[in-house]
Amino acid sequence: MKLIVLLLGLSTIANAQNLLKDAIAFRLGASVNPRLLSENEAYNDIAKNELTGLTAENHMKMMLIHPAADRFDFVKGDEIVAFAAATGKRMHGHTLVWHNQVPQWMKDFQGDQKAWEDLLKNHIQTVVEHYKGKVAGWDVVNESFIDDGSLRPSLWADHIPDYIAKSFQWAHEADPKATLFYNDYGQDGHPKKMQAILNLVADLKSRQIPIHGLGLQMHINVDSKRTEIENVIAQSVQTGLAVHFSELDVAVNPKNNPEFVYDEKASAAQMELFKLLFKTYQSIPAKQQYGITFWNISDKDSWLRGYFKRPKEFPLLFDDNYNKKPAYSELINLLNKLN
Ligand code: 9MR
Repeated sequence: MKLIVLLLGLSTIANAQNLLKDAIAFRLGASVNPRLLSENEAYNDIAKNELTGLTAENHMKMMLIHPAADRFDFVKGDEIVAFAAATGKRMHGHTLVWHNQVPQWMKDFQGDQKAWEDLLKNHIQTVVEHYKGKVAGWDVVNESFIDDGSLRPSLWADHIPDYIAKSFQWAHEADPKATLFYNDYGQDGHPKKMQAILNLVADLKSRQIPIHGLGLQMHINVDSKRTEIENVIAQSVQTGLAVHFSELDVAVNPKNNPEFVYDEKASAAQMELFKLLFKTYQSIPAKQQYGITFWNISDKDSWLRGYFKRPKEFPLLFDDNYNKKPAYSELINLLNKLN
């Protein structure tokens, strides 16, 4: 009897060590595409078994969720939310205000400042209320600063003074329990952009505007500088806000070399960066660990291939056949050593 209990215990430990999500105490997420979730069994299995959090890669963005002034389309977002609920995952919302993927009717909109504010407030509050209690946190504002630290010119910056603060306020009114993030990329290597984000946090806090987290997208590559990455994580942690690695991928072929071969050397360089990120994330205070989210599931599904027409790119933890890559078990080994 004792032996059986012991064996059962050991097998539980062995199973626990098989899955990356079980080697960490924070959420492990990925962005997903509803078509792949319903059509691709391997994709669906990984989403179901390997993850504890989900983000919609595209379907909660303005262009898809608010296709006409008087019409919201929640169908695909709802599908992902239903999958998350059925499989016990936390849902993260992406994104309420962005300069990209804006529907044509918004680009064509004419009106004074009040009319623009009504438009944006209505957008934010309708979406947040629809998902109230189902989406735990929101990327309220996405990518508002450019590399030199200045405010990115956009529809929102052009028409609504102080639009970032107003957006956080409106989102908070619609769901006071949601964790509200400012999300951006490329903080490493762009200290002025990072400083602009820190200034934004200080400014919002001083005005009691509800901001609860910083999303570091972490679209990095094998040439990214370790110290710069460590610095921006440390600076983000110092704000006291929750920190989310919100769109992680590590590109191995950033220069888009058509002859690129994903050999052991490239895979090892990539693995080092994955390890650095997980190790550093593991060391931040638990209450600030919102989680690590990969930007989609397998290499084949990555935006980097389509967006940059870069077929030889392999930025994630699962290969084209949905098998775990060597970095997956390396990460588990590293994390088990740290635990
Ligand atoms: O992965 C998304 C891709 O499918 C879209 O075509 C693209 C449109 O710009 O947006 C991608 O996701 C972006 C995310 O929403 C915000 N940060 C950068 C991501 C990669 O471009």
